[in-house]
Amino acid sequence: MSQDSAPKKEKDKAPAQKQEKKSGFTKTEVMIPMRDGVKLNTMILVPNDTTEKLPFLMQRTPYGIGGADLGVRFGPMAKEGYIFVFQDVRGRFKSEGIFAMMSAGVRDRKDPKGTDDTTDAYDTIEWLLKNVENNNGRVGIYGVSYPGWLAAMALLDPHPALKAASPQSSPIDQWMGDDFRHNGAFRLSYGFEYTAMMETDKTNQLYKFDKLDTYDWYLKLGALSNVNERLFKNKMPTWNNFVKHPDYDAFWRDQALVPYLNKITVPTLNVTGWFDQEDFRGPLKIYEYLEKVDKDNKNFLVVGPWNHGGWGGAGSSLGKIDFGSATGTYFREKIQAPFFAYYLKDKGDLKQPEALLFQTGSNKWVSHDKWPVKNAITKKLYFHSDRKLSFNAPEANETEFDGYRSDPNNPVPYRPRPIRATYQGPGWSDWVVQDQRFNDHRPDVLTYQTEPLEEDIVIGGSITAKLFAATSGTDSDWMVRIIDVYPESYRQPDMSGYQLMISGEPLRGRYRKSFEKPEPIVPNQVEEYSIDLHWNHHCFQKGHRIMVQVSSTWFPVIDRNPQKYVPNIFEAKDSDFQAADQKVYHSPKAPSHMELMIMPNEPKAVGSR
Ligand code: PG9
Repeated sequence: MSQDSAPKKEKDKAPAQKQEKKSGFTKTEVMIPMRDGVKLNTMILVPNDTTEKLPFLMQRTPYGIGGADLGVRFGPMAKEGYIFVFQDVRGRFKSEGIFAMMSAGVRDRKDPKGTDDTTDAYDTIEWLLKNVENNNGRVGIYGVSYPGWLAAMALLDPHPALKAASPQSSPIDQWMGDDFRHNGAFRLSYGFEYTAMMETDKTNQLYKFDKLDTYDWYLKLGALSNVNERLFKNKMPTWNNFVKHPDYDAFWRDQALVPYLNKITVPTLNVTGWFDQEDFRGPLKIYEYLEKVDKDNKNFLVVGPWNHGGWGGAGSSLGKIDFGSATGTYFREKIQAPFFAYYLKDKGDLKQPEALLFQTGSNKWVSHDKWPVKNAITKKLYFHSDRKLSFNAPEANETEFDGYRSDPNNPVPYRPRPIRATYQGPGWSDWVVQDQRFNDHRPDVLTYQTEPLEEDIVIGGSITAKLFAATSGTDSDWMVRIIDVYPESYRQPDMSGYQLMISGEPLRGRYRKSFEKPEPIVPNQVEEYSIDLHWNHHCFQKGHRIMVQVSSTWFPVIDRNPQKYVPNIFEAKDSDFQAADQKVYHSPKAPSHMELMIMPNEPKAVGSR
């Protein structure tokens, strides 16, 4: 730490520091004061044998900085020469202050004393520049998921020394489509278990289930109103906010980054994986919003074949899906390290494409100068009788609809049972790519599929489901999954007939017209439901089939809809839940279909590096 930047006020004084020299770095632990006097626990790692002035690379986290240094000491960026900084956010682990989930929103910009994770990042950078010797005056920030969101928050009013950022799998809007809600449907297992983990005390506490199979446990728990009555006893602020704000109101809108992503001054590398089981929508939307104001080409997108944070490992496969190369290693060495070296150390000649995307199915990295691709054509893939899918519209002589009975007491599992707790056992990290055959025989799952494809079909943008459907109830969920079905005689025999989900999303029917103002459904009336399944870049290869599945439950990743309209599902009682008869239409008047943005021809391949 430099001695010459003597702090003037008592609260600005550099607090006591603990130092340790180990594996090439000197580690210092320090409490850094924020503008309101709250001190945040920070670890600083300075390379031992450097003569050049170095930039900072910073990560902020709610998960505890203990052990964070091990990750960087041996990573490719350690060799490059950075001063690494790790910080516990307010109220977590050794940091002072009160933890509020995602800082309970962006601070009130009119309040000069307001703080949030934008000001905390700013104050930390200010302190580092003044107090750590031999820095070159530049800072980079990166992180995955919550730390990714903290990196995105640092961009809202960036410190002038912040010269590069990489928000990776950052949520953007927890109601619309990240960890806690998707189109209004509540992500029960994640929302419950994450709240318990973060708000039981200042450290990470995994919820202690008395059953291995949480499908059973959540079913026994029953209505969401039982959570506070029996378990949380109103002590968990995040759960109480779920209950208090069932609809898309100011609480959620103020937390979403959308209104603030209206300028870009810091080069930003947005990163996520196609099979992200937690925050897939967030990073795509952050890229999309920043792109609207990106006049100087500072905003980039990288999407690999990864689950949540999967680029931290080799990334050669996920579950049973093989990607043909070490995509994670490639990202860390050839994308992430050069990005920061260029902006923080003037090193190299950055050739980062606008969008560098791994095309799943064909297993290759492809670069695009515009995303979604300029010349993608939107095609409609229609549902038909006999559970068929085709690009031709339904005709009058076909049966009008398919039906099923959705019973909230026997919900469709989202992955094969036993479903172990989210962070406590195998299953969560790769459930998205698990073979969907475990469900397609269920009478409450409708399965439609094409004939084997005569040529490759490559998605080059968004996938949207347009369902025409009716329910005998007054509220209903509609879940749509799009699946790549491998040929029956596949070159890798144990993958024959495999059903790989490319994307899947729910829509809570009460929000079909407005996310702010839910409305009951008129029983047995056909309505149109539009469900965004987000961008994709998958190649359905010749000989494969495209499959679409529809159901009304997906448990316990999504809570059960009572199927009877109640003002607030978080306050529903067990007696409110009822079975309902569902109909999915495929008639000329009510032609359910998928809208696919399809590439007319093959993009420029960068090779499977
Ligand atoms: N998906 C996690 C998260 C991010 C932000 C808020 C809540 C949860 C995470 O992995 O950090």
